[in-house]
Amino acid sequence: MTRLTSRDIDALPSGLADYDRILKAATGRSLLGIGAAAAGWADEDAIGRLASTIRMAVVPIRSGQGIIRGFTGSVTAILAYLGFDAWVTRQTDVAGFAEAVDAGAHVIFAADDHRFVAVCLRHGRTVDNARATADGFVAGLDLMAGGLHGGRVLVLGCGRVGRWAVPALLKRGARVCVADRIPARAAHLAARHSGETIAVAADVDNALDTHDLIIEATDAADVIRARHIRAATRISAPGMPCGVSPNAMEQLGGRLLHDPLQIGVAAMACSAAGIVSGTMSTYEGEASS
Ligand code: 2YC
Repeated sequence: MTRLTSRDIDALPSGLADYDRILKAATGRSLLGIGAAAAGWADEDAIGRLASTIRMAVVPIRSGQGIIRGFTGSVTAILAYLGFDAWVTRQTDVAGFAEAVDAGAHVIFAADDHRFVAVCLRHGRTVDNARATADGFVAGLDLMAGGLHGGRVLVLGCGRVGRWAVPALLKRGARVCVADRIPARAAHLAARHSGETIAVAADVDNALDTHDLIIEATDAADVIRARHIRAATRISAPGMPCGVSPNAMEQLGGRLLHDPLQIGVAAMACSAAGIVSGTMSTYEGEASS
């Protein structure tokens, strides 16, 4: 799991409106719309109406490598931008959790060095950032591609996000190929879905030459180069740092989704909202981990 730096997120809160315009141009949907699609909501209007009634506390956690300056502020800015009643607790850690519960939070967002979760307090359920990020970027690729059913999709990077991208893609009827710089990781991930035919790429470069739809979920930069980009290429890239080289980005134009937090937090929030509101009529999402 790549640990964010404050440099990754410094400009995030002030850039949310601009980023929303980029998302709408690339996918036809807003950040809320992508989060809603990721979380299984029938439409974003239902969630838009509910959002202001759902109280979401974000608690700074000092364990391990400690606070990332701007992290809880960025998470809160994303949640507030989506219309949720979100705030950062004054206190950190356990005191922050207690403060959030005492203030009537429905959901607590918190991250240590190992997990970033949204805890739905009254339902005893958590929403995991890695899974929500995978759901969000797969939903985004689906929208960019105009549907994934029957489409061949390459998952590059078999870490936590890449591993969650596979079931999200299969659910959309995609034909999945997995690749990793450590071949055994790709083979192991394919074996976990024995009931499905998951192809394992023997060579990353060849896989990039033969797939137009890509989930880039590695922790490396410049894995995808300009020579890999064609007119039909669309890339959804949750990996940090971005695995698409600057030249490849230039070739792709609007056919690339990448951000350090926004889509993953939007998907977490929409999933948590589905659990908290319990309105199954507009929320067909699966039980989150
Ligand atoms: O400021 C704080 O509360 C810190 N404890 C936050 C630490 C987040 C560590 N995780 C990451 O940087 C990212 C997550 C956004 C998802 C995976 N890695």
